[in-house]
Amino acid sequence: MGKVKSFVTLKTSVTPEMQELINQQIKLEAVSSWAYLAAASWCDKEGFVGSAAYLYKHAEEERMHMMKFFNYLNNAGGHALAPAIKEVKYDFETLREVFEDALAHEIKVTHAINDLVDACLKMKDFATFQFLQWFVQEQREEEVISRRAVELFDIIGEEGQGIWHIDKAIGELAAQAEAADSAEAPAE
Ligand code: OFO
Repeated sequence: MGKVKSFVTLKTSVTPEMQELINQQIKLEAVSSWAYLAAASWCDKEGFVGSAAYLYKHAEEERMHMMKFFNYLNNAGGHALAPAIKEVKYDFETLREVFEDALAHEIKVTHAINDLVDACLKMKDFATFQFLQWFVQEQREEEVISRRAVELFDIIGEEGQGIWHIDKAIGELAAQAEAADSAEAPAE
């Protein structure tokens, strides 16, 4: 049984180097999910219900991203590794800080996806290149929504009831993100 398994495992279409890179991306998506979950919980405790709803939903979405990489790697004969997550921030000074951190994180993830695409081309791994196209588009959309959330702080202003309106508007961004997601064709 063990031998049959090793033989099947040998028939992988991803190289060990690509497997390592995909496992790094799996970890980054898992960190994203945990970071959004931690931020959602902080918002919940502070009474920012719109922001908490947006961030809880986003945490689920990041887990879905992680699972796309997981399934892709295992279906290609590789070995996806469940990552250990330590790098999560649980406390914030302000609501604005939550969303500035989220935008900075999304930009970091976009760079990581771009590096992965670049590695695919260098290794002539066209199957992984094609698989990644969904993520290229997804990152573009995630950056737009994250940037919009940060912009709301300047547009509405944080004084008086401003923060209440900002929280409400961020809650509405969740519906916008959902509409964008359901307009996309699923990629596996
Ligand atoms: Fe996985 O897209 Fe955000 O981080």
